[in-house]
Amino acid sequence: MNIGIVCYPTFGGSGVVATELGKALAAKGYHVHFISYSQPARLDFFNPNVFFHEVSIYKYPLFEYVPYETILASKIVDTVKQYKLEVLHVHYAIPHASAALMAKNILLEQGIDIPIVTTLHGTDITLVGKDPTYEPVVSYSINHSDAVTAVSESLKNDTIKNFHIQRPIYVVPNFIDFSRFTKQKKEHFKMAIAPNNEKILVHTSNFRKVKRVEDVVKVFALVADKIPSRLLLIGDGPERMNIELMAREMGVCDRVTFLGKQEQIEEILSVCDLFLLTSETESFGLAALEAMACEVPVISSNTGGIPEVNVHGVTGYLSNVGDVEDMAKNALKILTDDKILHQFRINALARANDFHIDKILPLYEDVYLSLVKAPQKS
Ligand code: GMT
Repeated sequence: MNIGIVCYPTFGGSGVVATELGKALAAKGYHVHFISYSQPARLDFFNPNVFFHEVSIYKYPLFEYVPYETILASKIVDTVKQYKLEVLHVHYAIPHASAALMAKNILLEQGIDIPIVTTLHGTDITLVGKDPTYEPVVSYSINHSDAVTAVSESLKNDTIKNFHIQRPIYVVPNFIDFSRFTKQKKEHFKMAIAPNNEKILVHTSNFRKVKRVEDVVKVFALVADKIPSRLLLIGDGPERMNIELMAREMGVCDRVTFLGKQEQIEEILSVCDLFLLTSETESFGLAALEAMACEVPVISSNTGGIPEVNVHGVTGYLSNVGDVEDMAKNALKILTDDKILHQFRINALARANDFHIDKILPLYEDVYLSLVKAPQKS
């Protein structure tokens, strides 16, 4: 089967899910065609079943704004026809689903009916989508897709609550590829980061306001007050500078390391003791799942889809958004007793296994197969 995947080429979130999904489908023999404005971050290898089609954005001097959605729709039409795509999987309602629907209508006039699968990831629904400016297009895109999936029950419920939805939404959770995300022996990393056997706390994100990284630093300061510890902050984004200033003001910056964007995040997670995810909203929390796969328990807020991943008292603990005292108290429960930490590590790995790619990939395949008339492996 020839599958088109439309996604953002970014390091985190939906871009990673789309890329890892495409890689796994390609490994099973499907021909996977990525359509994006630049090469997705994790698509840096050769596989004869993987193709990349760049949406080239040329800024015509007449237009103040580049009409990206129009360019994307044209690219989709061309790619579907040229490579005989049989299904198009778009990640994000806007602009990907709306552009795909425009392409679908153009292709219909040419006698080609390409099914569109739209996956909702969160920001399109919980933040962007709630802006009334976008509501009609988001509702239309969901209602006219041939199948819609959401990455958590929570996101599905939010979508139904906030939009005028007239079609079923299937929950297909995010997944883990254990061939990559697994605890590795990286003792030299540990020695470099925590030479005196300090506990290592970690947070990864794109440092947007919604992540509340300031709470990560506050939790860390409370923990560091009680036990020798270090904080690793991975990723980059708009709040990074404020967070650095805050760490200085709180007198913990000597124990906080900003690592920026990292490709081999699993190597760093392998030496960590606790993952912090303090978000205001989070439709799933893939970053927490990746940590759990590397045997790192999670202290998180109890918002959105996080409770569907992190199990309170088993794989970590959940607290109300902003309750940094409770988060620090829970962190210390795990970090001050090695037996407890060990048990939480085992539990985190076991829970992550529920999201094994081998369990989740068939759910997407079923969605495709239900839409494609005479599926052929090619
Ligand atoms: O979290 C982000 O800022 C990135 C964002 C995105 O849209 O790519 O991530 C969203 O999708 C991920 C993959 O499905 C989820 O794991 C994240 O929870 C979700 N982010 C939010 O809901 C804030």
